[in-house]
Amino acid sequence: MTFEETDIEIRHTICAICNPHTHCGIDAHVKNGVIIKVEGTKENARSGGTLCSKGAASRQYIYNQERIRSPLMRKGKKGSGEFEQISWNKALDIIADRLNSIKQDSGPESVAFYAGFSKWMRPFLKRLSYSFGSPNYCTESSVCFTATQIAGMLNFGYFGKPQLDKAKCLLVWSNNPFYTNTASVRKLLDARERGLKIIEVGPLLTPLTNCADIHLRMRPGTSGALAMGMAHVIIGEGIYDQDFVGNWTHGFDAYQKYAAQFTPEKTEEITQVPKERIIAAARLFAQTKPAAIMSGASPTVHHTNGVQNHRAILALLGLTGNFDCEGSNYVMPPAWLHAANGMKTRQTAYEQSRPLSEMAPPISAEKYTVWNQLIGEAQAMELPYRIQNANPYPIQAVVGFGMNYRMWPGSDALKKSLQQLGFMVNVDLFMTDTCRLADLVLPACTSFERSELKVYNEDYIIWTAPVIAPLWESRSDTDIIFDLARRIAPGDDLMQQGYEANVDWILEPSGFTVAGLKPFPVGCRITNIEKPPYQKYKSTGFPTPSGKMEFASTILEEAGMDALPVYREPKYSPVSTPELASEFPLILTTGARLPMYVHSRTFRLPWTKRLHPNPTLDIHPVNAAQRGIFQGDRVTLITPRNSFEVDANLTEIVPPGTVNIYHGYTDPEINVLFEPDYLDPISGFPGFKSALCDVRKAPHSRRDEW
Ligand SMILES: Nc1nc2c(c(=O)[nH]1)N[C@H]1C(S)=C(S)[C@@H](COP(=O)(O)OP(=O)(O)OC[C@H]3O[C@@H](n4cnc5c(=O)[nH]c(N)nc54)[C@H](O)[C@@H]3O)O[C@H]1N2
Ligand SMILES: Nc1nc2c(c(=O)[nH]1)N[C@H]1C(S)=C(S)[C@@H](COP(=O)(O)OP(=O)(O)OC[C@H]3O[C@@H](n4cnc5c(=O)[nH]c(N)nc54)[C@H](O)[C@@H]3O)O[C@H]1N2
Ligand SMILES: [Mo]
Repeated sequence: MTFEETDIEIRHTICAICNPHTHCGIDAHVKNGVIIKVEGTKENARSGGTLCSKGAASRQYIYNQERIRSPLMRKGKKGSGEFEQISWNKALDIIADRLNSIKQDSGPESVAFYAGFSKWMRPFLKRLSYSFGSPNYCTESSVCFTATQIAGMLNFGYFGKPQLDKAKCLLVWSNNPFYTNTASVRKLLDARERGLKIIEVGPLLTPLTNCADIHLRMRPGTSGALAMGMAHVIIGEGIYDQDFVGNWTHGFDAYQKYAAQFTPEKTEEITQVPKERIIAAARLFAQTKPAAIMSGASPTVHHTNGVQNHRAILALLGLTGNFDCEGSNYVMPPAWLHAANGMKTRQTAYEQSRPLSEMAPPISAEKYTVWNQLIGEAQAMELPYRIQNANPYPIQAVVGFGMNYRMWPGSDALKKSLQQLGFMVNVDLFMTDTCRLADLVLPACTSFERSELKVYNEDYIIWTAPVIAPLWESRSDTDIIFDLARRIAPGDDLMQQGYEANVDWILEPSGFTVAGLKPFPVGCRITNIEKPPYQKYKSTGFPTPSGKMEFASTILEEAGMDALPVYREPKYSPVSTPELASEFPLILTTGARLPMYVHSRTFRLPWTKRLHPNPTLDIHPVNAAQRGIFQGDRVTLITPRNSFEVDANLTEIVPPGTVNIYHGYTDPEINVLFEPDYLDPISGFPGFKSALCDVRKAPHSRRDEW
């Protein structure tokens, strides 16, 4: 049927509910300005017409009753949730007056700009922060991905993605793409059919476990020991790449000596992985060329020993010479946000409107020196402390875009700090508990109501057009940022020119322009990219201080830390704190992803909620039986810091001795279980995936309906 007959127009956009490199193409069926149905865009090079349960529920996200409808100003006490509606102009003027006066009285560094899980507005927000004069631009990446990036930078200077279509062996170290990166699974399964060998590492059973040739089920937090154990076998059996190690690495002798300690027996004792499996995995990985490593953005680094663990994992690539060659981890410079396909842009130059050296040190500069050296943003785990601490300067205002205080370990501590904060703004789609702490709340719109630049690794680019006008008085984050720029960064000429002119500036080296992309709402193939050569180090060396791949990191050594990827137990573990472990004998891992939820986002959608209605704690039947716990029983989950009640789910997905709970719920709020300083000293990343706990049957333990 035609548009004339039905009044229904199909418009193209993307679903931006989950992480950026997975955003699926959407065909929105629009009638009289309302989206009546969504389908996947077949032409989209990434998603090819598929949608998951979250994308399929998009209408419940867009038309949700909890959407914020207009700018709001606090009327009652902080946190009371009493607000009055005000106009956009008034809201922006109030914010600008307050930020400008803080800047005058205390310096621009007293204002922190923060972006939550959404990435699309970040380059613009960062530039706003720098043009205003504050080095305290920080993001959710303070708990996600950056620590793995730091490990890659310390070892190699840069890092690359596994080339799935060319690899013959894939070491999947804690990644569950079936739930977390659905659009990539087809490629993985195709590669598997072609004969790709898969080694999976991780304590949980996942859908990938069924496709893996070997599964190494380690105790949470012991990845570093396991990787050193594999190195022990590879070196001992002489199956490492002697040419690469001899010519292109730094610190091999010390690494070899250190690896000698990790005999299969000792590694089994630490990690609980049977030694035969460690030996088999090490041989398969070292002897199947080319091989690559695919790791999740965060499960290997949500540990108090995370960076060193991840360095030990990545060192296996150097040891076997599988770096930046065909079918291994191939290095591609970043193009836009997290996409890297060889397309050239000026994102980094755009963000650095002012050099950091011209500003005060960021809040985390002193505590996280290596982070400060390598990562161009502040570590947000310092926020709760620096809001309260005036030395050397306090944070007096936070301007958040999608800020969720529940993301922090010891979330109640950040909440308390935010309640004491002088001035807070939060921009969100929904009226969240974090918004309730703010002085001003601004309504953002969804990806369906805005224009954004989307670049995919599959040599594909889209400039989306809004498929409906922003609902109520909501606006796109970038409109808000550029309106603020006019008020608080008037000296930044480029920012005065507005969103599209700024995107054009960023895109300049690519040959694309916004006007040139607009006629192609489904997206375009990028055909003008020159792919960088393999083994770039052979002509330029590695971008590390030694110019080599570093088994022993010169940067860590200078910072007074272990130069080798030394394995230290998690801060709380049966080995490091046996006394504590006698009271809290189970290991707590949190936040393994569920397919229908993305952090706090999709709980409010009836379709996704129905797929997993209640928060549950995964516990092995053996541990449940020891405690007299049955399926569905109410139990108390207790850590040295806090406790709450939740329903038990008896499952062998978790190994005996480990329990798992998802992280996005408001009730129970799981991050109250962690101390705010339960952090990796190198990256500041929280130990979300290896702590100690116990589970006890709650006093009235049977669920009512039973
Ligand atoms: N215990 C435990 N805690 C964890 C984790 C764990 O594994 N265990 N995982 C950590 C990790 S890896 C991550 S990435 C974080 C998640 O980090 P969070 O930032 O907490 O993620 P979300 O809840 O998805 O998003 C925050 C807010 O952004 C809003 N939002 C959505 N879209 C937009 C938009 O377009 N514009 C604006 N302005 N706002 C928008 C949402 O409504 C939501 O309120 O959680 C971390 N916390
Ligand atoms: N549906 C959905 N997709 C998402 C998200 C979401 O919330 N929902 N979040 C997005 C974000 S921000 C992120 S960071 C990614 C995460 O994406 P993934 O890394 O793929 O997902 P996870 O479920 O965190 O991790 C799964 C793997 O980690 C292993 N694991 C669990 N505990 C530990 C541990 O203690 N140590 C080690 N080494 N491994 C462990 C498990 O055995 C499993 O193999 O997902 C992204 N995609
Ligand atoms: Mo994440």
